[in-house]
Amino acid sequence: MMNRVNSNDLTPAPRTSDVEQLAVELLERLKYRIGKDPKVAKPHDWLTAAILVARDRITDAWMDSTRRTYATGAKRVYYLSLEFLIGRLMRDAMTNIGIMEEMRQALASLGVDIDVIAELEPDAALGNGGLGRLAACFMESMATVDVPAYGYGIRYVHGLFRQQMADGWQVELPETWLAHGNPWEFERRESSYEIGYGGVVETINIGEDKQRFVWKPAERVIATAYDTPAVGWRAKRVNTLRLWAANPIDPILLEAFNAGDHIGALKESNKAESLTRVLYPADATPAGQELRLRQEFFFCSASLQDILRRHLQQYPDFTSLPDAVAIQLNDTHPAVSVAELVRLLSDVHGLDFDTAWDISRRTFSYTNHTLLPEALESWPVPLFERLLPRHMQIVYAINAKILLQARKEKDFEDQRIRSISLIEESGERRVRMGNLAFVGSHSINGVSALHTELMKETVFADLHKLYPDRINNKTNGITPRRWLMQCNPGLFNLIREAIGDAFMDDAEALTALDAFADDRDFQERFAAIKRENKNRLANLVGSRMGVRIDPTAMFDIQIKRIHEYKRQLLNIIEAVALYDQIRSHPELDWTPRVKLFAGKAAPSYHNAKLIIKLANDVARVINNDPAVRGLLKVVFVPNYNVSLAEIMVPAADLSEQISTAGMEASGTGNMKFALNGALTIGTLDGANVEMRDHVGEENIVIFGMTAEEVATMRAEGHNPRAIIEQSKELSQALAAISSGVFSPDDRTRFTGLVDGIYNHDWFMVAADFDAYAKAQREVDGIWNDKTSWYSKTIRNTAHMGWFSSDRTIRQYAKEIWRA
Ligand code: GPQ
Repeated sequence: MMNRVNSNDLTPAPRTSDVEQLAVELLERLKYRIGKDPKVAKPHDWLTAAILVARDRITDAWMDSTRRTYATGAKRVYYLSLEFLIGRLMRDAMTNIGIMEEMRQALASLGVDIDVIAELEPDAALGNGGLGRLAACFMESMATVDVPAYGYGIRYVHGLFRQQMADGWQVELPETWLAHGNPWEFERRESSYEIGYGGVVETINIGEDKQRFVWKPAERVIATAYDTPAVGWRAKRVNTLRLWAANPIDPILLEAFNAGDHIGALKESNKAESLTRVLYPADATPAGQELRLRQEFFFCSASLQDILRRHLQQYPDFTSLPDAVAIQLNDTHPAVSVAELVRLLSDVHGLDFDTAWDISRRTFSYTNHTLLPEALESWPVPLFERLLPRHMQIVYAINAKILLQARKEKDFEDQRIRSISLIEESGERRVRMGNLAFVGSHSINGVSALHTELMKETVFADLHKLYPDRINNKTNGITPRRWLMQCNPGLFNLIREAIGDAFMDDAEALTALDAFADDRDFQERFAAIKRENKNRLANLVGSRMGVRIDPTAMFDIQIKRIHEYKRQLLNIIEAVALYDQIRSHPELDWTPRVKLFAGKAAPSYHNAKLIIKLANDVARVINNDPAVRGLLKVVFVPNYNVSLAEIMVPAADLSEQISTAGMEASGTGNMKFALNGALTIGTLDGANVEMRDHVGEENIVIFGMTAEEVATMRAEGHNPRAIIEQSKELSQALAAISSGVFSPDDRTRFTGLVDGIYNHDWFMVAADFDAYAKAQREVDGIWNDKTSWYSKTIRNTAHMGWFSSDRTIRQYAKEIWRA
């Protein structure tokens, strides 16, 4: 039996003096920084005042952290990422500096409800999905485990688009997170750098066969820094997220303006500002446009100039760079950094090429986040050369070095040489950014054990043969502060009561919960909290969408970007098959379920958009069919973002992690759900494999083909038509979808989607269907034995501690950064 402790004994009541002091500070910020009298202040003004109070308190710890880094000479880590999917910051920052309760009371004393103003904070969506969210979790964990770190990225004016539904179709609307200003950031006008594009390279002979290269760019823009504090747990350390904005060199061309050309006078300005205007909304598929390469080079060049400037403040030269600095490349998006650092060190700072190359390689490390061949970035040589002529020369020089070395190895015949080359030679010649990042780094890591092994066998097989010590694994993690403490206070407090506070500083201490997994009393309280979280989600779905869902039904949730490999389609087809079954066998004891979906599709990804439409079409039919008697509901919740995830994750009973094995590098949503007490139904893909190892195979429902089986079946070719014909349920569901049962207004709308399954079934939807349906009935069985259900879900929470991003960051720090 657990000890029932009054929660007030654990959470000391805020000291009145703190609350009063905060109220004083709130009024002061409101008056002097916002210029408002409390009588006329709008909710937004209170939000800004609250953030400013928190920010000012953070600033002390921030400066202290910076001073400490200088004083100790600690190694600095730079995390270069084109995406940071931050979400809201207020609750996170206030929790981590430990003023959340006091602030709630201080605001209440002024007649303001903190939960109301918290809703007004925009959700900073400077990223697409898992890769960007990982970067945000890492920022928090690097501060938590006391690694001196800077995140570098782009301050997009428009983050990821807002998703609206129009008759079930996704419509993209611009996102404007900066509309009310951003009280978190500090503009740093003094930290500005020139970024060049185009132009020519001049060669100057400096005697003895030696040459210097001077790049004379044709275009130049200014990168200006904006800093946001990244607060670690208990504010032990505060690091910096530095985002770059583009500005013109001359804000206005006065000559043109005076001559009457008012639009032309602003041409430069518009062109510069368009650089950092929008985030590319494609997830794991390279955009390929010139603007994207310009964005990549822009933030890499600015960041590297900043890093080198900071280094020279503390050290006499750059020989110490690899010991003082570690630069992590978040996927290939910042890979042009490899050429830019070599250029800065050699052309600008006068080192010879080989030294520059050696320093550079010992400084960089690279994380790969996908094996999808179509996702590997490459740039047409003519474009690269036109935009970055000096970098093109450097890429060729690096390539010559690598290929000459490879030639000397045994077994490196033409085919292998072609595969490791930085230049793709078949068809249009292209610069391969994955290979550039690989050869330019001393460490290349995958993001789950399976993914890392597959990297060695597939995309990087030949480079791995040449450099067998470079590839290593760092399984992803999530920050337990945002993804348990803040998003699920009910569960958090229950855990504290049961096992004490140790897990707050060491998530692996959650294993102590195992002792409560079969405790009836604890199970009931665990269930009651889940129920509250489900009520909250049901209210949101009711008010936002006008759909009534029953919080006693199983909440079966799949939320993530819409991708064929993530197989939302498999889930929807199973819903259709279940719908058929419920109608055919009304006498059977069906388990009430609500299947919830949310996620955005890349605007240019036709099939992904069609899958959203299908989910909505299927939902409309099923939800309105009286024969279903409410036993099955399907809901597509619009505009998925971090804030919505914070409501949906704690409300899930069942977590859908059903990607085609071998295709999801890791997944991180899988970890968030399990931590919050959901059961996982999933394939042996990405980090699911390690989750199974941690929770035990009896506490997770695994189904379907393994990565190896998928690879074999693809190599040998399979006959999806035969598979479909053998499965009555599948063929009926596909026939219904294909013939327009769910799209009477356009009966052939989904024919193409279904034909893809019949004709090639690349994502193994047909091949895995029966196993998936069977696994779902197994889930029903567990659900109907509530003690078994809670025993398993509690054990999931208990064993997710290892998946804390603190553990991941400690491994990066020890094994890659040596920080
Ligand atoms: N991921 Cl390459 C993205 O979110 N965007 C990308 O462009 C690429 C990968 C994801 C990947 O699909 C997930 O499996 C990972 O968990 C996540 O990155 C973080 O590593």
